[in-house]
Amino acid sequence: MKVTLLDYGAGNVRSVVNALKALGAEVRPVERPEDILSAERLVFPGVGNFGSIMRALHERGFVEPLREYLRQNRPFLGICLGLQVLFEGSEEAPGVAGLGVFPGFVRRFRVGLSVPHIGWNGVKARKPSPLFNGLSGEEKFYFVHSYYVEPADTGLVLTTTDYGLEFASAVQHGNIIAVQFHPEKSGKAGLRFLQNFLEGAGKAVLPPKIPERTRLARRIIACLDVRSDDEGRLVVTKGLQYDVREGGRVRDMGDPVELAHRYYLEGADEITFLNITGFRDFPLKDMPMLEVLRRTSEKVFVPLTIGGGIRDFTDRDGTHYSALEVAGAYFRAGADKVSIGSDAVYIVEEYLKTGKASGKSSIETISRVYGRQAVVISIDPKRCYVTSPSETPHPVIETEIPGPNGERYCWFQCTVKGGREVRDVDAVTLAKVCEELGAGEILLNSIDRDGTNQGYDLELIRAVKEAVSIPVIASSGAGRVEHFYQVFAKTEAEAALAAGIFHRREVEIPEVKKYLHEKGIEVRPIS
Ligand code: 1PR
Repeated sequence: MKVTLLDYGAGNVRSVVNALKALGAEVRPVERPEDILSAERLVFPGVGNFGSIMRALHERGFVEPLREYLRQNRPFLGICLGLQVLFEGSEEAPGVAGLGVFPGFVRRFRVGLSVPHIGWNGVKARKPSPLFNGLSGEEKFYFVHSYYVEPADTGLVLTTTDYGLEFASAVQHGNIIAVQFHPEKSGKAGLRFLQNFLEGAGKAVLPPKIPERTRLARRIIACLDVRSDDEGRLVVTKGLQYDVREGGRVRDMGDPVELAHRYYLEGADEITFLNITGFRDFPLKDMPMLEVLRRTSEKVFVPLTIGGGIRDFTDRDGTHYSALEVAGAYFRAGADKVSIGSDAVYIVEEYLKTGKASGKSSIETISRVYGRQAVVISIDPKRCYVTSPSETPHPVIETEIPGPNGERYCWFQCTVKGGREVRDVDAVTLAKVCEELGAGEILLNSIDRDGTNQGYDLELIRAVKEAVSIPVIASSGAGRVEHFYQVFAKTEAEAALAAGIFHRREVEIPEVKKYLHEKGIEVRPIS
């Protein structure tokens, strides 16, 4: 099976290539405009934003051949922005014309829910199609977008999804199929959908079950803190309040690629790798993390995030690498999102000092090119207790967990360099400013709770969640299935991340999902 991939050079097409290859397809990129019209099947995974994608298509002379290919109704699969650009225009890029293959417009979500819409949501079939072969209708697919299409012709709509409103999550017109979700990142269900596209015309069916309403699942994320052990091998490690040594040696919890694969098979909704020494060792120098990502993305078909060392860097020879270049290398190796830790603190400090955005920070540059959904901010806060709110200019909460001297108030102090250095910035302000600068998600750790098995710091999570409208991933402290339930029942966090309990097999992901499901929390079924 031959597939031509329309890669206009902006981003991560690796996951799409890997998924297609895993299904036995031979994938060739479009190099010249002529390659489009000679394609047997064309896949267009859009990355970035509506304006940049249309500009890139024009610059490369792809617009006319693409329109012609679509006019001829030849096999086409558009993914995410590859769906949106088929329409006339988008609120994301006022004045920029889309391909206009279908009448309709792309709108931004204004639904009072977190935007981007990130995570696993269901789809409701609206007409029979061979694309539903082998699917039950109850599967969830991975979405990550702030805009949705509003087709003028409702006959195009293949599936809809609910997120504050019911939007078209896939369209089909003859051989032209385009989806808002990412089949390449949607586990087994997504691979099945892709396989149905590759197999082409078959019997048009409706899935046996069509949900009345789809629901976004709360995500369970497995986190792998990675660093070199004492022999120089890259291993997954795990700290207690960020101390990863035991008896003087780095704790070795296993091989990063193998563990990531295990968690994928067990039903993790995402995998996060944190290169925990990235703040001191420049990650692009000896690139072992890139290799870990490459190998993982060949067999793990859920979103991958990589953090550690995402910042500008000048090496000893004076060669300058921008954070955007570092992130680009990670995206090309298979990452879907990058997570920025220490650099986010320095950026916010600068912003608070000058009162304005520089436009050049890692957060701004990466989100401009790859979209805000690709930028996660990892916060490593510590509780800082005070006896009265007037003792500090930082936003203070009244806490149910008194301090060592009975203090009833605290604020959440940011740290850098893996918790080694505290800074005069609080987590709530940091999250707010980062959202303003273009971050798409917050990964909220807690040094107090990390590795303790005592449960998440619910007060911290509530304080940050109330301050932002982007999704928040709760992290640090999970020790029992009940802790996952608590974090979802008592806070609005969209996802819960855990490390130690999964590595030590104290609790496994299927147990967590089963428990949450029984308690009425929406989760992605393990397929
Ligand atoms: O500052 O941009 O280079 O990023 C460094 C990244 O590495 C940050 O995301 C920071 O959180 C992480 N990091 C640095 N040092 C450590 C350490 O442990 N010594 N790990 C570290 C952070 C926290 C979570 C952990 C959860 C859940 N680890 O990743 O997985 O706390 O653990 P649990 O479920 O076992 O409680 P930069």
